Amino acid sequence: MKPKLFQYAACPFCNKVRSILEYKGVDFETIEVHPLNKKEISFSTDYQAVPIYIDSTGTQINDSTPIMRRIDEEFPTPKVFKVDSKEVEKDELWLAWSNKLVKGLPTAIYNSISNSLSAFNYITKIGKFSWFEKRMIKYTGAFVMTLVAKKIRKREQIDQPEEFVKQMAQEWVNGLAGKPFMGGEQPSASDLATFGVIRPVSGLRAGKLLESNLEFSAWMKRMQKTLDRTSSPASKSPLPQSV
Ligand SMILES: N[C@@H](CCC(=O)N[C@@H](CS)C(=O)NCC(=O)O)C(=O)O
Repeated sequence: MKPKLFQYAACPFCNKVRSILEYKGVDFETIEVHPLNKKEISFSTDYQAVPIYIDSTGTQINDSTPIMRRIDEEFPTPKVFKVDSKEVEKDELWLAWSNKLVKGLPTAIYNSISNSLSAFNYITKIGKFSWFEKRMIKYTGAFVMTLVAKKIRKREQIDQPEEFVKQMAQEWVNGLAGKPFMGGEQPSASDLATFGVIRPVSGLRAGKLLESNLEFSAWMKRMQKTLDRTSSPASKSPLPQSV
């Protein structure tokens, strides 16, 4: 059975899963979920978030990191979760780092009404919305997320969102220490997770800030080139870049 990924196109967690599937060249089916009625995932009564992954045996797995681990078992070549204990520790650290990035990114994406409107323009363009929902969500979403971003800034103690993003880019570059990938010569789970969470924001101001770090941008390009080469032609679906 062809594996299925239930997703929102602009969801960072869903893009983590897409990255590993593309890296392993898996032929999978993507099902875009309607974010308001979620009828596509009505079969999942206990878990109502995305991503949801149905593997090739028909088993449902929830939550992006456990899904990545399952995919690494299901399609073991090339292996992306490290096995050597020293390498495991390092990759887990950078996987946790990518979660910190996901938590902080909204503070830079929605740090002004105009940036929030650009973000929602993009989200509604690539998501599954009716004409009316697109307009309604763009304006109410932008307003609500600007307020939410302020709350996240307080909770995560991020005084200057744009500085936070630039600092994160530099931390990643320091972690690479001149190697092509965090995994060394080949991408590891933390490369795929980090690339995945950034991919949907790459056309937005937050993404541009990350890529203003030239070494970070070079790593992004290496990742993109790798996935262009490895992904199954049947499962390719490039994200619209312009906003
Ligand atoms: N820990 C989860 C988080 C997933 C998550 O928060 N997904 C969001 C979309 S980005 C979601 O589905 N939220 C519930 C909703 O839209 O109602 C993971 O890593 O997969």
